Amino acid sequence: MEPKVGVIMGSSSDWETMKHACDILEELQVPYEKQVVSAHRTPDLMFEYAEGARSRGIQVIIAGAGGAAHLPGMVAAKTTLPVIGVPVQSRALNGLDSLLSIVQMPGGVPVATVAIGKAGATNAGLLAAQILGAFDHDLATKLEARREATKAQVLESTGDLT
Ligand code: RP5
Repeated sequence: MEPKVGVIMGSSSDWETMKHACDILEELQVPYEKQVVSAHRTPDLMFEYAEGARSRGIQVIIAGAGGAAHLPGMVAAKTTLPVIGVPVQSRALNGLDSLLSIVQMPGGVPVATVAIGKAGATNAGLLAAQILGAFDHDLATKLEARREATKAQVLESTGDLT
């Protein structure tokens, strides 16, 4: 199946975080692609990716980066597809630099920014699925089932309090 979600990241070192977004897309059987695209090291590829994504059938982009995390914002500047930004936890500043670099977009060019690290990447996968699920009944049903399973796990976890 043609990919509907594009998962990009600034470096292969971001994969440990970004794989959590891909795990969710796999679980929900959402077709996706993944690629390293660096805002600073491969700027021309970044623009090419952002400009060509819609015509290739991509409907949502998840972009993760750390430190001076300009990838999500610059991709958002070159497409009107929804862009979800994942702040990767950086070594020097624990991801606060990544978060602020991604979240503080100027009015007019939105990036849906999630939390730093694994939780953010997981939510990015879910948010992408929820965006697609707004127009896809089967996917919405899978998302509802997942919420129910999560709820059941929490309720059962009271039994772990020994
Ligand atoms: C960013 O710089 C990447 O997104 C990554 O989080 C960070 C460090 O990259 P590497 O030096 O590990 O390649 O562009």
